[in-house]
Amino acid sequence: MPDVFRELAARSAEEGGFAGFAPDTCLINRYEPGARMSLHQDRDERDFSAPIVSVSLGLPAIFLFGGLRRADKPRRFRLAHGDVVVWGGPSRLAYHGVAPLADGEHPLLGRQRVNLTFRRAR
Ligand code: MD6
Ligand code: FE
Repeated sequence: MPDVFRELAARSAEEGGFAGFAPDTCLINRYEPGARMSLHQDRDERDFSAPIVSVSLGLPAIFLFGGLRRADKPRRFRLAHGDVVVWGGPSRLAYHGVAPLADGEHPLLGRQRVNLTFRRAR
């Protein structure tokens, strides 16, 4: 992973209260208008003591952030180009997802959203 990514993720985690985050994985997801991600937990990682750091680029999205049970009503956050979300600790296994992406045109990325999630997976 490029150092600039690793450092962005580590600095973001530290600001969120998780000093010492050393990601070993970056998942990159690309969303076109209409694409969504249903509520899920990120639990493929071995060590849940490390947070998840998510960087959003391109078209804005509504991020759904719920609780530890799927049935918990999620809160909705608008994520714009450059926004970073950090979740961990008691929220590490919170259900979360992305509402269907509204159509639009981003000046740099066009008709898409790109999301990077940094993790300690191994
Ligand atoms: C987001 N992404 O795109 C949230 N989870 O804002 C995720 O929750 C996610 O991008 C698991 C794997 C890839 C992801
Ligand atoms: Fe996820």
